[in-house]
Amino acid sequence: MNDLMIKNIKSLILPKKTEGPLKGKEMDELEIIDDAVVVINGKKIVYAGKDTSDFQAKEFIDAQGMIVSPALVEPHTHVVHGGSREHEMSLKRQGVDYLTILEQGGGILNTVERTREATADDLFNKAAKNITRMIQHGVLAVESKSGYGLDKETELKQLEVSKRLEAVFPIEMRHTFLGPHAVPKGRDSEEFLDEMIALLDDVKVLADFADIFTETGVFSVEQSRKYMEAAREKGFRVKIHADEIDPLGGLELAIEQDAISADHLVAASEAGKKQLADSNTVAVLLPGTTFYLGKNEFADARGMIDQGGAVALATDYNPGSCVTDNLQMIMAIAALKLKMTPNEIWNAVTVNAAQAIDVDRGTLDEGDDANLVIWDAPNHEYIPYHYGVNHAHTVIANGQVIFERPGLKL
Ligand code: IZC
Ligand code: ZN
Repeated sequence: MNDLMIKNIKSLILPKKTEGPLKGKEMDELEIIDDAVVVINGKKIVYAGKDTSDFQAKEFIDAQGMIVSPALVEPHTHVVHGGSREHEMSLKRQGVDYLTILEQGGGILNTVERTREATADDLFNKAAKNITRMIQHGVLAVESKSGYGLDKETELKQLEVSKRLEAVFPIEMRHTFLGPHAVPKGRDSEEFLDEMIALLDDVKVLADFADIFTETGVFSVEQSRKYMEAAREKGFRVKIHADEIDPLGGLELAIEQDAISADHLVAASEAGKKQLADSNTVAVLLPGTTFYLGKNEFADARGMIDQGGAVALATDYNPGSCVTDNLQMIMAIAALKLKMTPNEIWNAVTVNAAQAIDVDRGTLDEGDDANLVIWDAPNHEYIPYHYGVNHAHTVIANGQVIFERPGLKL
């Protein structure tokens, strides 16, 4: 006898399991089955498909005509950090931009100070609130970066906190070393980069990926190549914050270095976007950041997908350039500003996001771990449409209900 059956599902969203990410036109393909059930035994999916009345279970959840999808995957966050930067909003209002704030010793460097002075417990308790909200919004796999230490002790502290989050919450995580996230005030950037390269050995047991912020006033393409080559030699797969603000050629570098993902890409070149199709690199787009920084030009998702590339979406949750835990909000911005179709958006927050961080998530095939969400929405187009609110009704992790939307006490 199976443990649990979710019945009365109006539509079941079933992204396709593939070897690599979905690319180009494949991104617009999404199986949707009406009048469906999901059958779970222990922590595994036994069946997800048309209601055939063939299955029995000890317990039932009545989805009441709502829709069900795999739990979402969040492939880019800076969730472990100290402090917050709400004071930067008034600077931004006065026209001081993101890179100028950083150049003046604020921005990332402000968060570095707060993160250095925080205890591991402080960092854990703070990040636990964000992770809780992410789960409540339907996310059960999260990538988490270091990069607010810029020294051995604090980078290790951040990565250890990230590991602790994964041990406590019923989510799968990937942990990324982002030592070269900014150059500390008064330091020579080349010398500092060498110090971060030397740290790669120390973080190897904790980190799955090595990442770098390639941007004007941070690290150049040449420096980033040096870092990525060193990281790959030590067995890391690499990621890159590329072409977020200035068009430096970070996307081309990502492809050259066989990066698992190239993230941001707002200012990516036409040549780089074209090369994506023939690469193993997933473009992780972060349109919440463009929105939050008040820019009008968004990443050219259409150009990337129409030329055959693979795209994923993430919040980029961080205390400076995108302060949200709500990936559904990003789905809405992707629909409105990136001109992505609903099918492309669902694939971008499930299977392609999973590929961008190398987790086996985003599908509900027989034998998969039962990580799924019942959404209070009439169809899959509705979630990007009704924006800024939480549509997750029930979140199931490894076959267990871990969140049910609270009602009002009237
Ligand atoms: O704290 O500002 N872009 N790194 C690169 C960030 C944003 C995080 C931050
Ligand atoms: Zn980032």
